[in-house]
Amino acid sequence: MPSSDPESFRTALTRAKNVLILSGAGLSAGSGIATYRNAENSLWSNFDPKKYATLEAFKDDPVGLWTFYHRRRSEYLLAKPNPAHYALGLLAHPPVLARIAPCHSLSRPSSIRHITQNIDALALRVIESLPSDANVVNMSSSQSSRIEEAIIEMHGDIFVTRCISCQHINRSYEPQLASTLAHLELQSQPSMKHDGIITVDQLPKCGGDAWAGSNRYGRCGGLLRPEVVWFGEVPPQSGEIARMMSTCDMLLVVGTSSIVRPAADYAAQVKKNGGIVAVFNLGYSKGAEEADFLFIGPCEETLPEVLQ
Ligand code: BV8
Ligand code: ZN
Repeated sequence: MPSSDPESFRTALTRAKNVLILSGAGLSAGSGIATYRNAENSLWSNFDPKKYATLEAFKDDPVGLWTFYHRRRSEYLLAKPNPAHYALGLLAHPPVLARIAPCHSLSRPSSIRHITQNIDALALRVIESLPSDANVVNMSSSQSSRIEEAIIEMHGDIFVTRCISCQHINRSYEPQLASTLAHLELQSQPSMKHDGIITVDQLPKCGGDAWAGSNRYGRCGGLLRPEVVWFGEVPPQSGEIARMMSTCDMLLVVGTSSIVRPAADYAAQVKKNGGIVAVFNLGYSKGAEEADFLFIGPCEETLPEVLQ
């Protein structure tokens, strides 16, 4: 039976040597972003992922896919990190925590890495939005690049595009990636439906409207795709993550239904290696009953509580 005692959780956390965080859509639910399953407004209960999140779907209907992703991208751009993002953001960057709360029992020198399945970039953006008195704003560039390293977006990032011709990768928080998408007003239910006035050659292009790059690869004019991992595609860092999981002695599993593989297999792998698993979820997600710790409730409340 998993424990829900915050004190024993904190003791286990400070004793652990290789702590990893694995998060899913429940981490961003508190920021108003719909989860993928089991909720009224969840994405995949309204849209078949095989039609909306596969390379075949993109090849069949690039305009429909860009309509679907552009609307989600616009919604995510307006979202703000919630207390769970801050709690994990501070935990994953002990140097930051050590500067903010030197006496904090968790501010150890080693860094903790956060692997998120989310594509909303909120885990990354949390550091940019930390209150300035948190004395992190003037972090050196090497510190902020270390922050980027500490977060692995294993299913990609909706603000990153890849050119399907020259493979150029670019991150942009520009509201519009192509002026032709500007009229796609935000809808409560993102859809692929489009009024047929956009043609493929008006979709985001390599070196197009919002492209800010300057090297020669970024100007071939090829069609861009969202740099997210679709079903049937191999998450690019899955090899590195599997290696990290093999030495992980404590895994925090936050806001995921643990259905999508390979992420769904990580907790059992850590348990099998004798590591500790702590689940933060609204209910008993898959595998939660085998966890060492289970904190039931919205993670935007439970995480700040146990990590205080
Ligand atoms: C792979 C990005 C091989 C795009 C996503 C048959 C055919 C083909 C493939 C397969 C197959 N059978 C199985 C597979 C593999 C497949 C898979 O697992 N399918 C599932 C559906 C069975 N996986 C893949 O295809 C992956 N690739 O396997 O390659 C490989 C891999 C490794 C090594 C070698 C070879 C690629 C999967 C990535 C797909 N991309 N999205 C987009 O977003 O548009 S999937 C999507 O699911 C998101 O990425 C999401 O992150 C992910 C997981 O969902 P969750 O984050 O868990 O969200 P969910 O809504 O499900 O759950 C939310 C949870 O939060 C709930 O438990 C809820 O209770 C809780 N919650 C809610 N609110 C709160 C909360 N908890 C706390 N606080 C709250 N406030
Ligand atoms: Zn290109």
